[in-house]
Amino acid sequence: MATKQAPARTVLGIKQPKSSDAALLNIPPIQPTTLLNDNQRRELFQFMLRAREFDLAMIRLYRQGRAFGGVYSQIGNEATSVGSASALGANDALFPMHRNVGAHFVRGQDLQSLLLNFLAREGSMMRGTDGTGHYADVEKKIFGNVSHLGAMIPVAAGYVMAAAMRGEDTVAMTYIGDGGAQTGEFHEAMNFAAVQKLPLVLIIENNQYAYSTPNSEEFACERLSDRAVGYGCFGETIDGTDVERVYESCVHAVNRARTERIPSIIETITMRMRGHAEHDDAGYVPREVLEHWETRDPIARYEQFLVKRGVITQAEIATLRTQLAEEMNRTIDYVVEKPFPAAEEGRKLVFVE
Ligand SMILES: Cc1ncc(C[n+]2csc(CCOP(=O)(O)OP(=O)(O)O)c2C)c(N)n1
Ligand SMILES: [Mg+2]
Repeated sequence: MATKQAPARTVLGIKQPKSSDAALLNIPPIQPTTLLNDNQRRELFQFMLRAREFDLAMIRLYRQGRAFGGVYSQIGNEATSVGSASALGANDALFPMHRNVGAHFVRGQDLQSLLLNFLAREGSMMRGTDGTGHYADVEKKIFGNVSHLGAMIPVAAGYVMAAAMRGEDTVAMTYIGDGGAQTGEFHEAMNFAAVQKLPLVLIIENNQYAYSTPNSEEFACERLSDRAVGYGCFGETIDGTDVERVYESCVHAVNRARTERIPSIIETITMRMRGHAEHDDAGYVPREVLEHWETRDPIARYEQFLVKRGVITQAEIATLRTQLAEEMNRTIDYVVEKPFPAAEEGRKLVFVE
């Protein structure tokens, strides 16, 4: 495959690196928000750690031949998925995509249920017919991803439209990638949401690539959030590796949706730190680009910020990591002993019985 060198672009005042200009980069400081207290900060950090640990475990299981199908990690995206979902209220609805396992945790999904589902075991939420997060948990208001890119945005819009007609106070938050943002349904749904004044928040996770296609071959505008002007809704582009910045933007977006009925498009600038899924070694991403983004690891950045601020100590973080690893291993040991479903189970979720 011929690889085309993407032209350098400037996003958020940061020149996105080409192989030759990594030295030009700077790492913006975390933008602390006044909307969080230190307990909440610790919680956000723990959710990010949990998401990372989950992804690393899934990668190990895939390599051991114990996870099947595509293993899509959200490594690099933790600040976006945790910061955004944390802005939702209990009655709001989450429509996550394939790099949002952190958002599932924030919404109260437990590790065992997720692992049972991700490892396609009998008795899991999708009864073993899924290997990722395509489940719906109506009680927790998590409506897992529609795989057809773009197609979940009208579903989320329809959900809040129906809720509003029933007189419920519900905001929906959903996600799309930089690639998925180029689908027709993205445009139709956001136009519809703005016209109908639907309480919808759309997060565009701009992680630079859609599979092997770089931003430069996906769209010609400077910022994807600029499209909001065309629909008549709110749009902004933010640092997607700064969990506080993401949280603050999303709190405002959720309030704007709830009280003013203005939908928002929040574009978060991140990097997909692995291949599209684990079968893909991302050989088409220049190594220098990945090396640069490693220095902006959302968890490492937040860890430094929290320690410097005295919110948490390195010793506490080490304990947290050990506890998390133990919980992960214990849960995996339990889940991998569970059987796979009988083949007939697959048919049951397709046809009405
Ligand atoms: C309509 C549609 N076209 C193609 C695909 C296959 N596909 C799944 S994920 C993906 C890349 C998505 O890239 P992006 O939207 O940037 O999200 P990312 O994976 O980078 O988070 C593609 C092409 C699909 N699921 N749906
Ligand atoms: Mg992408």
